[in-house]
Amino acid sequence: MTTTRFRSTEADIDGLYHELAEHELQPLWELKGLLTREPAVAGTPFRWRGDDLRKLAERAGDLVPVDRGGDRRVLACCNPGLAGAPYAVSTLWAAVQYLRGHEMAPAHRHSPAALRFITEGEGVFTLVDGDPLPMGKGDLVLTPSWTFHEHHNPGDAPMMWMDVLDLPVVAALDAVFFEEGASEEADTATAPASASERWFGGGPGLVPAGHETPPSHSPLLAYRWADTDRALTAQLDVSGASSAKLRYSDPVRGGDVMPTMRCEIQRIEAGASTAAFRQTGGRVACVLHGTGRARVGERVFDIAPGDIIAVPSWSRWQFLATSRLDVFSVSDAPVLEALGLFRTSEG
Ligand code: GTQ
Ligand code: FE2
Repeated sequence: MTTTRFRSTEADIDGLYHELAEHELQPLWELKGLLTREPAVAGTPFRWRGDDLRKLAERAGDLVPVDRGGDRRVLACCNPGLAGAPYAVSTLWAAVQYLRGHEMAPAHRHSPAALRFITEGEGVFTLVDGDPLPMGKGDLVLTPSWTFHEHHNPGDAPMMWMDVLDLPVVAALDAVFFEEGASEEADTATAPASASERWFGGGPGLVPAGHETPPSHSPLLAYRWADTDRALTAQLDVSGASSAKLRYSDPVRGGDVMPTMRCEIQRIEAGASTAAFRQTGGRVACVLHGTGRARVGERVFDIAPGDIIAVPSWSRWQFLATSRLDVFSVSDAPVLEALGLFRTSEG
């Protein structure tokens, strides 16, 4: 079939393209790599060693005061595949924060949500909208979107922990807001237990009747290691399996702890391994106890306590335990689920 419609010359086409550019337009037929068969993921599998993180954070603690840059002494994990962006995977910020004895990180709030997971030490407490949350090894502490938070270290010993924020997602949506707050004089040796835990962490399956809950995040702001450890032990006991996995949940609604981040913890017995698994969306994992190997995509990392591991979207990941492993991880699964984009595959 012949047509007269497409008898264009090179000059005609060049002219069109030139004018398109002048009008801030691009022809789709010349664009590559937009609709890929599978996710085209920029981040790469990566592992930051806990030993390195601790040494470098200590050095920053000796050299840099806490007030310089964003009120926090924080080292951001920068995935080498992300062209210098300070993100562990394209959708998650992960960092270590270091607070020396008697230091205070002043109050502020921001629309990105944050959480902290503690792999060693204790003594710091964070005030979340004024509610004091002590931080200790194995605890998960939440700072939901737009809640004021400040960190206090009333003791002599320094403390370090991992921060994870949904900052890249909020930034991609052009919805980042930040504001400073008025810090409280809270440099006391012992903080009282949080109101959040007394209301919503009273006991398994028990929540207060008729008490108001925040609309979009868990009313329970701290998940304690003693409870997590007990639940992992019980699950291994009842299942007879060699690994156990828990999801941290909103005790009232049963959903994820915050609208953008899913928190999970796995225990893998010595000599055992988890099945290879992948999902859409990024994940950041952190080793609490034990040693072994993490296979992520084409990479294999030896892992030890304090290590932070980046699992980019759609990368297969798997743990092999040399000694019993406890691994905490955060993913942006709730975002993908809410948008109908969550996919998983096993094996
Ligand atoms: O502790 O408030 O890692 O605002 C990044 C931004 C920690 C915090 C980070 C923050 C914080
Ligand atoms: Fe913050």
